[in-house]
Order: sequence, then C-alpha cells, then structure tokens
Amino acid sequence: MTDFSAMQDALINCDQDKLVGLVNTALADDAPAVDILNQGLIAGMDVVGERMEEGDMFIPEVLMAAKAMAECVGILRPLLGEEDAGQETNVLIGTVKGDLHDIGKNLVSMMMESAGMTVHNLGVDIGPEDFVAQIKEKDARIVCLSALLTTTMPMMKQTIDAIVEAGLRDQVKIMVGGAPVTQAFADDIGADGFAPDAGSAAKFAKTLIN
Ligand code: B1M
Repeated sequence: MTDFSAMQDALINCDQDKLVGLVNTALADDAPAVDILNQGLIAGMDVVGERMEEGDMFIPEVLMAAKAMAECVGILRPLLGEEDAGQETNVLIGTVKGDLHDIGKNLVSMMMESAGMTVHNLGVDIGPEDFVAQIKEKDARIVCLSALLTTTMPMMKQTIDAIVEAGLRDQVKIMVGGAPVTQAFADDIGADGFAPDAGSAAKFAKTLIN
C-alpha cells in the first residue's frame, strides 16, 4: 500500500532525493501514476501553499519544493497515458503576463500532449501581444491561459481583448484555468471554457476540437 503522506512530507520538507525515491518505489509497487500525482504531489503542494500563506514557508523553500515536484512530474510524464485526439490540433498554452507560476500550466500541457494534441508551451509571463503573435505563427486553434494570482487574472481578459482586436477570435477557442479562476470568471471575460485541473482541461479541449 503506497504511503502518499510520506510523499507529501518529503515535498513539504523540500527533500527532492527522498521524494524521487518514494515516487520510484511507489511505481515499482504498481501504484498508478495518476494517484501519485494527485494524492502525493498535488496534495503536498497544497500544504506548501497553506504554509506559505501562514508565513511558515518562504519563497526559497517553496521554489525548492516546486523543483522537487517538477522532477517527479518528469518521471510520471511517460506513464500518464497516451491517446489519439484524432487530428492535428495546435494548442498554445502560457501563464499570463506578471505571473511566474508554471507547475500547473506544465501539467495541463503534458496532459494535452498525452491526449494527442500538439502543444506549444510558451512559458510564463506571456503578454497579450505575444499570444497574438504566436496564434498567427503556430496557426493555433486552442489557446490556454493560466493564472495563479488574483492580481494577474485581469491579464486574462486583456489577453482575450487583444485576440479580439487582432481579428483572431473566430480562429481560436480560449480556455482559462489556475487556482483562483472560476467558471463564472471565465464566462465574464468571454472565454470559451474553464477547467479546474489538468485532466479535465485535456478532456475539455478534446470536446472543443470535436
Ligand atoms: Co506563489 N502564490 N507566489 N509561488 N504559489 C500561490 C498561488 C498562493 C495561493 C500561495 C498562498 O499565499 N497561499 C499566492 C496567491 C494568492 C492570491 O493571489 N490570492 C501566491 C503568492 C502570493 C505568490 C507571490 C506574490 C509571493 C511573493 O513574492 N510574496 C509570488 C508571485 C510571483 C509571480 O508570479 N509574479 C509567488 C511566487 C511563487 C514561487 C515562484 C515561489 C512558486 C512558483 C514556482 C513555479 O511555479 N515554478 C510559488 C508556488 C509554488 C505557489 C504555490 C505554493 C503552489 C502552486 C502550484 O504549483 N500548485 C501556490 C499555493 C497553491 O496553489 N496551493 C502559490 C500545484 C499545481 C499543480 O496546481 O498551479 O493550481 P495549480 O494548477 C492546477 C489547476 O489550477 C489547473 O490545473 C493544474 C493541475 O491540476 N490549471 C489549469 C492551472 N493552469 C491551468 C490552465 C488551464 C486549465 C487548468 O487552461 C485552460
């Protein structure tokens, strides 16, 4: 039986070597990769967030925890299943301008790739004009915007406005997500959809294609 709480503790303690060891042991014991991701890594990162908010963990430690998590996500990546989306679909994904959080966005990117889409991961701190330029360059059909800060959520609206102004709104479906984002916010800013997590983001993107 996999001890997911030990993984959470290793992540909270920023102990990358221990975390990697626990993930590899769990995989050797046939624990499903998706359970390791959700019950070990994401659950641990939620505690990191709570501690950060309470002032019990500081930025350098949170960065170390993020690095340990990214390392383990890399191990799980090939195991999270591969499907065929049925057609070549160019997807752009990026964290909006002013926001440097990338773990969730990278998970969404990974799940969409696993679902057979061609994902162009633009990175973090991406301005509206860069999204517009990349839609043209990559001939994108889906644009995914990620934001983790309440202060950067308005940048999602500014990005959508820029896409409208560039005359590209009919070419792309726009999805938004990130911890503070809600369906109501997505509706308010004129997005085509919202997904609360990486798995449902990939599923929703497939419905948009079809
Ligand atoms: Co930041 N941070 N942070 N941080 N950080 C939060 C978001 C915060 C909630 C922590 C807290 O106070 N409890 C808080 C925001 C408060 C608010 O806005 N209301 C916060 C703050 C305040 C800050 C700083 C301002 C702190 C400071 O400097 N004083 C600063 C801002 C920097 C900036 O961006 N300009 C900052 C910095 C950082 C670090 C750099 C140290 C680090 C990021 C490292 C990195 O990403 N490489 C960091 C981290 C790690 C966090 C927490 C602890 C964890 C975020 C995370 O990776 N979660 C976070 C607290 C928390 O969320 N519990 C916090 C795991 C990840 C898998 O979940 O990203 O939610 P998440 O992604 C999910 C879904 O949201 C969804 O799918 C993902 C997977 O299921 N999803 C999408 C995400 N994007 C999507 C896009 C889609 C669809 C779904 O498109 C369609």
